Amino acid sequence: MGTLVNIVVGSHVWVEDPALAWIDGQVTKINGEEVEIQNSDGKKVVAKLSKIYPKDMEAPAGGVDDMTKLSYLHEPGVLQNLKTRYELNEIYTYTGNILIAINPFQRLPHIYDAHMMQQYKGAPFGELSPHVFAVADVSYRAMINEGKSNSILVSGESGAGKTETTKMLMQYLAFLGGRAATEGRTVEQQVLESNPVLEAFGNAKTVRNNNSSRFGKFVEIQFDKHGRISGAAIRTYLLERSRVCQINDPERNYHCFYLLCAAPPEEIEKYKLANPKSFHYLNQSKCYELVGVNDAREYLATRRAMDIVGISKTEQEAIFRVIAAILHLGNIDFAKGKEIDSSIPKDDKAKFHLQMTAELLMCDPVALEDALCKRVMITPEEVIKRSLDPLSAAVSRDGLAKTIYSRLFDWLVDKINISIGQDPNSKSLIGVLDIYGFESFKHNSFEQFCINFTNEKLQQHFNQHVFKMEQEEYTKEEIDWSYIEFVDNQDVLDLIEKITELEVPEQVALKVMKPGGIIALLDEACMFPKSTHETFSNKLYQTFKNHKRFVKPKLSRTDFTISHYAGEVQYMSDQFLDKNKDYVVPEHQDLLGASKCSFVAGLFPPIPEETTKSSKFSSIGSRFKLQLQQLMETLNATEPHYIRCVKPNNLLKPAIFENINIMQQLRCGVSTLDLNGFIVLGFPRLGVLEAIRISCAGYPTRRPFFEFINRFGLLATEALEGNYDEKVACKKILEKKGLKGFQIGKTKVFLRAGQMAELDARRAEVLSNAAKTIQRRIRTHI
Ligand code: AD9
Ligand code: MG
Repeated sequence: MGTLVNIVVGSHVWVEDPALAWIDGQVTKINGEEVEIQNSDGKKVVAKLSKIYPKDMEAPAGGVDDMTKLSYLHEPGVLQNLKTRYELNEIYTYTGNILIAINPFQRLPHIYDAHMMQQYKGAPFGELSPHVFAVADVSYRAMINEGKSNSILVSGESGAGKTETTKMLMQYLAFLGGRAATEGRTVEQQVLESNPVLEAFGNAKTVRNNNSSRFGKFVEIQFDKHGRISGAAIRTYLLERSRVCQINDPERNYHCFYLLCAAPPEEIEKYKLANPKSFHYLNQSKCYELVGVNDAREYLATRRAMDIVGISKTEQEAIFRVIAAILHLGNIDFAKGKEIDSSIPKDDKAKFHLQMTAELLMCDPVALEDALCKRVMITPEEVIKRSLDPLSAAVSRDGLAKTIYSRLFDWLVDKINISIGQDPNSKSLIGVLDIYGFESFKHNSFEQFCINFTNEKLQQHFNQHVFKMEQEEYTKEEIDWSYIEFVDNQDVLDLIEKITELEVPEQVALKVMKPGGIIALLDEACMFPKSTHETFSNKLYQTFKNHKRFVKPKLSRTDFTISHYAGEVQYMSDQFLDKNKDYVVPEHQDLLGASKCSFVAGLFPPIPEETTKSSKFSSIGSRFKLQLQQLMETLNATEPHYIRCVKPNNLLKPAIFENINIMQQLRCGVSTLDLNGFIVLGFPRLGVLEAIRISCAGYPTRRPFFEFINRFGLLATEALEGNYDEKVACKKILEKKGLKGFQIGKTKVFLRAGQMAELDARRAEVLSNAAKTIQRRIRTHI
C-alpha cells in the first residue's frame, strides 16, 4: 500500500513513530521526496514521502465497525480505528468476514448475557455491532440453510482470548441448539462442562496468561436435522508434557495439582498431601496461588463438572489418586548406590514418597524402585539388569511422571467423548478450533516447531479460503481477477512435512531416495541409534542448503532457522530427537500395566505383539502431522469463519492499548518479544493486515455506484445530467480524473490502492475552491 495520493502542504498524514507506531500530523513543507511534518505531539519530523499515509479526516468519531468501511485502508488507519473503538469498550470489529476481538481483560457488563444472545439470534450479519455471537449465528444459519458443516477458527497469541472466545461461541451454540428445560444431563451441558474439566488438567499459569491452555483443541458440535445439538467430539493436540516435571518461576504446573492440594481434609489425609511448597514438581517456582482464584472452591467445581461430563465418582477418585501419586513420585530423590553408577532412594523422605507412590498407583514398591533405577538389557546370551546413576534415575522418574500424566489427559478426553456421545446420523456440524498461535521466543524447541507448523497449515487454509472468496466476489461482479496474486506458503510446508519419496529416474536404473522434509529426516535420525542432534543438524544443512526457506545460522553448529510466513524462527535442535520419540520405557509399561488398580492398568494397555516385533517406529512429529492432516481435511469440508484475537498489552490489564504490540499481532498474528520484553521489529507484513491485502489485492476500496456518485459526483457534474446511468456516470467520473486500472462491476466500483485518496484530494480541492469563490462573492457583495 504505497502513498499514491497527492500529499500537499497542509495535508493531514500518519507518520511512523518509534513509541506509538504511528502518529498523526500535518505537512508543513515538501522538499522532493522529503516531507516535513508537524506532529500532534508538538514535535517536528522529516519523513520520506513514500513512508507517510493520508489521514482520513472524515472518519467517524467512534470509528467504523468494519475495517472495509475505512476510506483509506492502511496500517495506521486500521490501528487508529481499533484504538478508538477499544477506548469505547467496543472490543469487536469486523474486517469483512473476519472478526477481530481485542481482549478487554475485564468482564464487560451484559455483553454476553441471555438478552444479548436473544438479540443476535437470527439477526442478519453486520446489522448489530460486531460480536462473537454474530459469527456463531451466521455459522449456525449457514449450517441450517445450506446443510453444510461450518467451522470457526479462533487464533491469536497466548493470552489474546482464544479460549474465552471459544467458550462464548459454545455457549451461544448451546443456546441456539439446546433443548428447552429437560431433566438430567443434556448434551449441551456436557459440552459446556467439558471446558472446566479440560482446563483443570490442561491449563496452567504462564508468563503470558494466568490460564494458558497447554494443548490445542478442536470441538466438533453435531446437530440433528432439527438443528438441535445431538453429539459432540473433542480432539486435542500436543499437550505440553514437560510442564509436569519442570516449571520456571513465575509459572505454575497444571492447575489440578494445586486444586488437589486444596481438597477437603479427608482427601489430603488419604493421599498424604501437604502444602504445594513441599513438592518438587511444584516448588521449582515460587508461584503457588493465582490472584482471584480459590483453589479449594475450584477443586469442588471441577469435581462437579466431572460429574456432569459423566466421570463416575470411582473414576474421579482414581484420577486424583494418580495426580497425588505424581506429586509423590517427583519427591523421590536419588543418591549413589553401593555399586558404581547405581542409585537408591536418597533418604527416608525419598523412601516414604516411593512407598506412597507405589501405594497410590497400587503397584509393588520394589518393582517401582527397580523401574526407576534399573534398565533391563537383553543380549543374545542373557538378560541383565543395568543400574542407572542418580541423574539417569531422576530422568527416568520424570519420564514416568510425564507418561502417566499425558495418558491421564488422553483418558479424560476419550472419556468425555464417550460420555457425550457421537451422533452417527448427524449431517452437519460446527467445529470450533482453539489452537496455539505462532510462537517465536529466544529459545525455540520442538514444541515451537510443531506449533508453528500448525500455524503454517492454518495460514495456507486461510489464504486459500480468502482467495476463493475474492474470486467469488469478482465473478459475481463480473470483473477480471486474473492478476490477483495468490500468496502461498507451500514451500515452507514442503520443507517441514514432505515425505521421503522413492525416485526412479528413467535413464538410471538406480533407485534414489528423494529426501523428505524436516519431520521425515528427524524420524530417520531417531531410528538410527548413533544419531545425535549434531548429525541430525548436519543432515538438515546438507539437504536444505539451497532451500530458500531454510537458513543455517552463522553462529551455531546445530541450530536451524525456518523462514515462516510470520517471520524467521531459529530452532535449537538439541532436544528434537528426544522429544520426537514416542517411547515408553518397557519397565514403566510393565510396572503400571500390572497395577492392581484397573484405572491405572487401563492407562497402560498391553502393547500388541505385532507392534513390538515390527520395528514400526512411532514419533510425536509424524503423529502430529497426521493429526493436522485430518484436521485440515475436516476443515476443508466446512465453511470457515475466522476470529482473530488480539492481546492489547502484556500486563494483562484492562484499558491499555499498546500500539506497537498490537500492530505486530495484526501484521503476523504474534508479537515477538525477546526475553527483555523488547519487541523485535522487522517482521514482514502478514496476518490480519495481509488478509486485508489479499482480500483487497489490487482493489482495497469498493463502493456501490450510488455511494460513489454521492461522494464524487461533484468532480464531473456533467456526468449526472438528465436521466443518467449510474454505471456510466461512475466510469465518466473516474476517466475524467485520469485514473487507470479501476474496474466497474455490476453494482460496485473497484478502486486500486490510493485511488480513493486521490479522488478525495480532488474533491477537497473542488470544495475549497468553491468555498473560496463563495467567500470572494461575499466579499465583493460587501
Ligand atoms: V493461551 O494460547 O491458551 O495461553 P488464550 O486462550 O488466547 O491464551 P484466554 O482465552 O485464556 O487466552 O484469555 C486470557 C485471559 O483474558 C482470560 O483468562 C480472561 O481473564 C481474559 N479475557 C479473555 N477474553 C475475555 C473477554 N471476552 N472478556 C473478559 C477476557 N475477559
Ligand atoms: Mg487458551
